[in-house]
Amino acid sequence: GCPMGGKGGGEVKARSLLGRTNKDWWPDALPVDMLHQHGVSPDPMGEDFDYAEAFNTLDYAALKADLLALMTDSKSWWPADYGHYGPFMIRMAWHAAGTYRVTDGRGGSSSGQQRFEPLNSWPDNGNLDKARRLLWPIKQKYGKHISWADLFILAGNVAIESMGGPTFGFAGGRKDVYASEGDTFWGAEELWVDEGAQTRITEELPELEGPLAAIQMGLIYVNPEGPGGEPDALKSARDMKATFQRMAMNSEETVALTAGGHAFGKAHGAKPPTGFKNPASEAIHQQGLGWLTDSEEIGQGHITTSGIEGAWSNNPTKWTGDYLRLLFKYDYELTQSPAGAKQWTPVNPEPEDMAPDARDPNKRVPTMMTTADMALKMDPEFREIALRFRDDQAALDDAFARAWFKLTHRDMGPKIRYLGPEAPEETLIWQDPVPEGTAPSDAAVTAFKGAVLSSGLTVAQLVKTAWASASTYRRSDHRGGANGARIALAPQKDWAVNEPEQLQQVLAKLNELRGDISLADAIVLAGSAAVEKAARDAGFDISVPFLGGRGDATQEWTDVESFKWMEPQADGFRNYLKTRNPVKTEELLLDRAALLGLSAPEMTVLVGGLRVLGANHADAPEGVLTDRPGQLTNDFFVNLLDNDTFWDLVDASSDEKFIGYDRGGRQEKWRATRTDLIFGSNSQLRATAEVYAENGNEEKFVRDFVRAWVKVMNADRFDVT
Ligand code: HEB
Repeated sequence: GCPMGGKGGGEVKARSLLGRTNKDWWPDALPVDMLHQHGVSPDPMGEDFDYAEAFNTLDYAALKADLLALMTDSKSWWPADYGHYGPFMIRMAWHAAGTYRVTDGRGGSSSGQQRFEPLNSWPDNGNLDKARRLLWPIKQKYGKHISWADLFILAGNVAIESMGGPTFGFAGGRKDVYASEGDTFWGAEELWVDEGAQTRITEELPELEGPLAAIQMGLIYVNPEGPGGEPDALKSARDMKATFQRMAMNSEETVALTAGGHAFGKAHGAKPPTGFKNPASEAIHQQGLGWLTDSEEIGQGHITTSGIEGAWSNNPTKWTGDYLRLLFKYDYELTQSPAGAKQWTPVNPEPEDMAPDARDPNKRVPTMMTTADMALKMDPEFREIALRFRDDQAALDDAFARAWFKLTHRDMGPKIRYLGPEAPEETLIWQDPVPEGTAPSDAAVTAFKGAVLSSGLTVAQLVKTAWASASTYRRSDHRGGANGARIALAPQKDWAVNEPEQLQQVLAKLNELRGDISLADAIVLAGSAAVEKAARDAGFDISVPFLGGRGDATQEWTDVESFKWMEPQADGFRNYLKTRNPVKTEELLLDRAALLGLSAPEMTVLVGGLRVLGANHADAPEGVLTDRPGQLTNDFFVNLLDNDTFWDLVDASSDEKFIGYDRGGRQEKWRATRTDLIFGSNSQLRATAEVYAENGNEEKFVRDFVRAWVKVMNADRFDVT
């Protein structure tokens, strides 16, 4: 399936890169971002702030003790169900992490986005505003030593531990950002789930759209009442599998997480939801809180969040196997909550299998299951796993603890980024482990560069290979990059974008020449040698800084399943487009540049340079706007902006490819794609391209190219930067 498009055979519906954004949802919001133009940062901590250093001087034990005390310190403005905030905190942490998707690595807990629109106001995050406020005194007390993003997850861990549940560890290192991240596509629908947003999986269209990992707009994963509110457990299982898979969770992990999570707490649907406004839409004096309920009602536990009412287990503040025990012990009948939601109630429960009332421990009330919970019982695959866990508590403990750790740490990238005393020692395959490397000596570097340049491999081949290796990096979840040389392993070595046959030849040659240098270093070094040669041939003597020390990963420690999602469906830097997309091809370039952490000038200079170096996929002619390919010149920009050229479609059947003609006649001069022409068409990119086409900036072009190139080559060097 195609992660950007992928409407399973259906018609490709055009959409914009970002779909519906905050500006569409809340047109009247204060445009604070206008203060952050021209490179001004919204981060009040300033550039010099080193979060890792601050975290490392945190009194971790004291913080955990304070969190533990918070769990049972019930506040009258939002009393704890059963006198324990643990379940509430787990839901908050799960929803913070659960937005992660393996498709583009975006979402997830690592920058504390639950504080900002749209996530703070998503219907599925109902009432979690209160959970975050409960944490504020602790955040305030520990200040810069703990980020919100870390605190959300740590609170979830402490909550689990406080109720006797198993955890696998906690790592800090999630640095807060101070504004909503504007680069995430959350969907194009104009309605939220509670307003009847369309479901994203149907019989005709079995695949989730694009990078999305939720079934309806405003949900973290699936609709608890079943697809589109239809109480069909089997269809709910289908949706659960699709969405959890997008988070790199298999069925066993999905069952463990759901059965483990719903061991705790309750759902809230005491009365029909009337007049709710989300936090971002509320009146100014509500101070960022939404979904408001009368305080007397709150005191009595008359709260509506999801609309479903009741606890799953008879022991909702203890880690037990009761969730699965009850799920299989009883028949469940379809009922309605007081709020009108569809849910499932056990038939004739024994008194000891009833749940305590959230406010009155002496009162017993029926337990319930959502349609999504019923999926664990009704779907044959889920059922088998669930029964195994019911009969083997130790297996559930282990699976839950590991899946929870993965859920909450998945987007932190390699283990080397983990901080704190509870970071687990064990290496896990989803961390994409790379053995430590050794930087080659200066003499070895010089010798290898010489050998590569006289090996018969071309500048284009070397540049392409280095680019293919390094440009898999995405800063969304810190995966990919040149370290590890996974370009030589499945699945990357077989990706169409990498021209597998040619790649094999280049890698074989590099292996032959590299001696003790790791393959990962050799690939980067060979690319850099090629860039230096291309600059020299254009008359610029420049050396490309090289940071050695990369290691080589093994196939055994490469999670092929989860790397599959990282295959580029387009790479504008190599003028590559696998299939026509619902998003315009130039938007895909922008998306990739964003994942690489590039600025517009960096993206511009790289595209212009890579074109003349011959990095195009399959040596396509498009965008090679030069008469001297292989030399690092600014010809791409000079020729693109030449007033004597006019551009036209190659033919009317597609607006992907173009011919550049002499103004005077129909004499063909150049070929180009949308990805090339956007640098003349878009005013902002044109302004940037002009800089690189100007007389006197030829050397600036070369220097800027080298700087951006090195940035991409080193993007994943957490071991040194
Ligand atoms: Fe859950 C809650 C659904 C998964 C954990 N959840 C809940 C609710 C619902 C749900 C509807 C209720 C809300 C209110 O308040 O109202 N989930 C769901 C679904 C899914 C899930 C559909 C998919 C299948 N969870 C989950 C997970 C976890 C969880 C995975 C973890 C791990 N939850 C949870 C908790 C809770 C909930 C803890 C409780 C909260 C309180 O208590 O507050």
